[in-house]
Amino acid sequence: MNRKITLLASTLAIFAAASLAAPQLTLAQAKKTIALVYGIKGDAFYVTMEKGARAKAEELGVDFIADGPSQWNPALQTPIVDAMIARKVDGLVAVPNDPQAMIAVLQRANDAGIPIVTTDQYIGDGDYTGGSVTFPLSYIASDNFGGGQLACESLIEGMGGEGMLYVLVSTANVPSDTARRDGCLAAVEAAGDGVTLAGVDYTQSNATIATTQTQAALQKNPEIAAIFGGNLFSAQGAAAAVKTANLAGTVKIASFDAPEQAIDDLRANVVDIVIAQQPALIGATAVQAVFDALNDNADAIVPKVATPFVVITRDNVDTPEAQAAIYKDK
Ligand code: T6T
Repeated sequence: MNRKITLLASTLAIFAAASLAAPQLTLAQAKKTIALVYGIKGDAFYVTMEKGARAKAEELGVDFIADGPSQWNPALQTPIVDAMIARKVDGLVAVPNDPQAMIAVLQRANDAGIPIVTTDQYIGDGDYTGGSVTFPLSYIASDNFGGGQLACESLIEGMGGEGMLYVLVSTANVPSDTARRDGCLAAVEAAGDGVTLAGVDYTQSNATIATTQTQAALQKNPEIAAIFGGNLFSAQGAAAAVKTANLAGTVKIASFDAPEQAIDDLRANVVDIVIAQQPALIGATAVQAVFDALNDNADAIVPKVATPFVVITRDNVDTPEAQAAIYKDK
């Protein structure tokens, strides 16, 4: 073979090897994508969860996308999860809108080989190691029962251990809020006969509905001394009704969730205690778990994680810890 032909042959060989190797290299190095399907659009709790999840994804060097329904409704959330499956995301963090109705679509994601972690809510009975649904890898959320109990213990103390309490939570089948309701009712029960319950209303996570319900409850039971607003919009609506009725300071309010509005209401003596969840931490912990699953590090994944609260009152609202716990709305 003359020199020219030898050169050409070896160039072709290198080119062929490179073009064979190139796709493999791209595949091996392709950035993974982790998706978050959150509970509902425009809720500062989920805006903050998304921020924490995105920051963790950036730190870990994975792509991140997020989407969620405009209303709390499994029929609207299901196609969003299906779209993530069709898009072939590598891992999924989901806030299921219903513990039963969201099982089928998440099962489809799991069948497509997508590791799943649920945050804030669970599917089945929430026991992913021995319960009715076990394919999600982890359930990461606040200790909602404990938070509801703590909020209502604090309200009862503020009422001097007696009087009537009114409870608002989002819906009757959302695990987070039913646990908060039950925690609050346990505190009422433990307080003895001096504390009575005006009732429990379900606000559908809608502040306007919560305001109307609170106005009706205050009219029916003018002796209501305290209100447990069991999620962001429930507390926001209750605070608006109490302000309009000129009862700020007379009727005590506990806000589960810490948007800016709750902090303004705390400073204005309308709200007395704010239970801040840590949605950014919840989102970040979930992305880490999905990343671990994608990197053969399943041993690092804990099936159930309860994240702590920051309890904000007028005494500590200006501390760095309390300020850092306030939710972001964009
Ligand atoms: O309280 C949060 C969340 O934990 C709950 O599951 C639904 O409502 C919020 O998103 C606040 O609006």
